[in-house]
Amino acid sequence: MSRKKSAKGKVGANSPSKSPSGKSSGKITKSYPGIAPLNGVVHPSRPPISNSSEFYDIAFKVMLVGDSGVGKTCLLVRFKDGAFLAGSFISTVGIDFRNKVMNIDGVKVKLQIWDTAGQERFRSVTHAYYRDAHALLLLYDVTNRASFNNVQAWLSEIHEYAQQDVVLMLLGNKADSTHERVVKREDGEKLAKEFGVPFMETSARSGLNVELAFTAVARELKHRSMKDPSETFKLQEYVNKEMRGAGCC
Ligand SMILES: Nc1nc2c(ncn2[C@@H]2O[C@H](COP(=O)(O)OP(=O)(O)OP(=O)(O)O)[C@@H](O)[C@H]2O)c(=O)[nH]1
Ligand SMILES: [Mg+2]
Repeated sequence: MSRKKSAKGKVGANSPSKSPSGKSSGKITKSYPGIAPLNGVVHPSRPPISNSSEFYDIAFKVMLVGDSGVGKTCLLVRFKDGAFLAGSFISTVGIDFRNKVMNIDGVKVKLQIWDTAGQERFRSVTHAYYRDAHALLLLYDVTNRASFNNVQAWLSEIHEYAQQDVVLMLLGNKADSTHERVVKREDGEKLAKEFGVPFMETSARSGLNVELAFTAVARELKHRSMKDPSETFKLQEYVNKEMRGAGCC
């Protein structure tokens, strides 16, 4: 059942460049080599999801969205490399992607994770990616009230551009920043409930719930694709159970 493809993150002439670490990355650099102008609007090219040197059974595209500075890139780096990008904040330019294959109950689920730029000037680039996304992780920063207030606008955007059945989860990031916190966990929970979206707090710094967020999404996507009617999967219930199991919250 497993497949192996030889091409490694290549997108023809619009190939994303490799990250400095040499790992598979879809970084679109400042000169926008992966962005092709179309009808006057810049549209990034998308690598086919099958381009990977890793074995997998099923593959999905996951997008990270949210205001600039909420920690999207750090969350992805924490998940992929288990490290925290401390130091000066380098805002993402355009869009970037990383692949990770997870083992979900014996099934190899490949996630192609797109890290979008939160800055307004890249919004048209991000819009072009929504329709291909199977799942969206919408982040806000618990130390930044404006990023929380903007969640509703992000949800409207998602509603407009993403597929109707996209898997969506709201993440309140930087939960480690106890002293700087201005958004209570209950506020995040309330908002998520209002919009019927699964929710949890995360920390790219400490690693809190980072693996869980991606695992929950991968499980939901795997469940949907397997279409086994005897099996039911409720994302929020799974998250709550796993968080309790880890002695969290
Ligand atoms: N304390 C703390 N700081 C974090 C966390 N995640 C990210 N940061 C910091 O927040 C800043 C922004 O993080 P990024 O991951 O670059 O933010 P981003 O959402 O990718 O921003 P854009 O690329 O501009 O959209 C950096 O200085 C990080 O070190 C976290 O969980 N806890
Ligand atoms: Mg970024």
